[in-house]
Amino acid sequence: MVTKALLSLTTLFLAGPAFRALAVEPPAPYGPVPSARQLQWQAMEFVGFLHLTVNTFTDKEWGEGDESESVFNPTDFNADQIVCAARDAGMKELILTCKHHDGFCLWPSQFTEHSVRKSPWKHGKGDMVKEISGACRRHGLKFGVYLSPWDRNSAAYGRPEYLAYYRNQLRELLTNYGAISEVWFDGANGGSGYYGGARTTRTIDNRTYYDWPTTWHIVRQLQPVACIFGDGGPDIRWVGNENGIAGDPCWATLNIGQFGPGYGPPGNDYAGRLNSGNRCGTNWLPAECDVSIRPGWFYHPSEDDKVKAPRQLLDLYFNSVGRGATLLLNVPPDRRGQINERDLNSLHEFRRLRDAIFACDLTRKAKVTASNTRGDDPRFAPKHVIDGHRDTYWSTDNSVTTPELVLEWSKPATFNVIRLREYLPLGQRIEAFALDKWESGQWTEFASGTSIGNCRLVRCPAIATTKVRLRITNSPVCPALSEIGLFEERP
Ligand code: FUL
Repeated sequence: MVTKALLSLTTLFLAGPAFRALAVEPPAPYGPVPSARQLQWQAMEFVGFLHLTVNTFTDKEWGEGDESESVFNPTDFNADQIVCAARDAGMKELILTCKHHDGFCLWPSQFTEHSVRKSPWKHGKGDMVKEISGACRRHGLKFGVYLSPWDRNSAAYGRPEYLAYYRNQLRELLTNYGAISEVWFDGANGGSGYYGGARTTRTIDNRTYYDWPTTWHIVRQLQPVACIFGDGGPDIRWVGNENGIAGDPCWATLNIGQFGPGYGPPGNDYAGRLNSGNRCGTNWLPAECDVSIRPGWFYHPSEDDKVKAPRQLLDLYFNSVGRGATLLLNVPPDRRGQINERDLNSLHEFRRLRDAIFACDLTRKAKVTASNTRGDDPRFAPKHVIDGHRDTYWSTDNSVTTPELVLEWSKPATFNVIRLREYLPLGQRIEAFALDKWESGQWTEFASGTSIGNCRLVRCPAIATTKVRLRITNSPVCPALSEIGLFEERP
């Protein structure tokens, strides 16, 4: 017996590190964590919006609902041109306004006459939802749908019957066009309109009229992987403005209690809270920053010279993606039914600028060490922050919440952009960090920040150094950092 016990002890001793490696558990998740669909959605980071309807031809932003179907007639519609422009810009998904506030349907809905079927486009045989979703599939983009709750064409709008109509249309979109990755429920609602000829003003109680949980249930049943966007979720939250700018900080969590759909009374800083989220909020609800490449959401020839410049787009990228949110950039097709050359040029250069910055990550040549590694286990070693994989991470023992990580080069590295990412399945853990450079034999702080989450981009004046130190300065639990990258942005 004794010999046997001794033997197994010896085996344990010999297997020392391996045994210890097995013994240490990954850190426990902290607070709310993302669902699988949210994780997939957050990984996309940069997605696109397509605003196209009768407005494109009437030069309006909000159609009244009385537009004749005959105005809708793109002269040279080309889904591949549109989708390839998005793909080449680096967008991973495209969301199409299948029906905007004017009620005109870009697909031949069975439930209304007010659609492409009555238009001259393709002699009424066209289906834009089919064309764009098909092109997205061909070119490797995900496809999302926007179906405006507010419908200024429908006679039933404002009455309970409208909900049945709205949900029938949603079912068509979620059944006939393959996989849908995002369903966008706009918060803009109610007011004057054509309403089947009544030409009245119809106000609805935005908090109760739509009975959103029932509609969300349809999405869950028909497209379980799709993320639902709404002002306050349930999967993706609005960022509180349409300028493409997330708060700093921008936490992925939000106290959802105060944010049921339609709850936006002025005076309670609704937009401000959506913009920054709540540290330790009750729900995982990442922010999406919707913004148009032009002043309007729809194409207007008069805005051809007002397309955002590539460097403006780059700043938006830093202020959205770089604060942990997703950038949803609108590129409105023109009257041909294509992305206009001006927008194409800007998108192209925006992509080139990003590639020039992020193509070369200086950490790949660095030696990385940390003040602590969880259980001394290679699974949680600091090397994982420079392996280019989001699903590996560096973590520390539970008792170590403010560790340090050092990157070191044999020759000075020059950079002015830093990228940090947390390992999201374990929640948003880090509350504050600082970055130091090695200069004249000592550490000097050159940047600090708060929320990291999916991605934090820090811009700083150019630094040339042989050592960089990341300090986690505030965290309620041990951190789980999946990436650190150092890049150079040239003028
Ligand atoms: C807003 C709408 O009123 C705009 O027309 C646009 O669709 C934008 C994305 O959402 O609420």
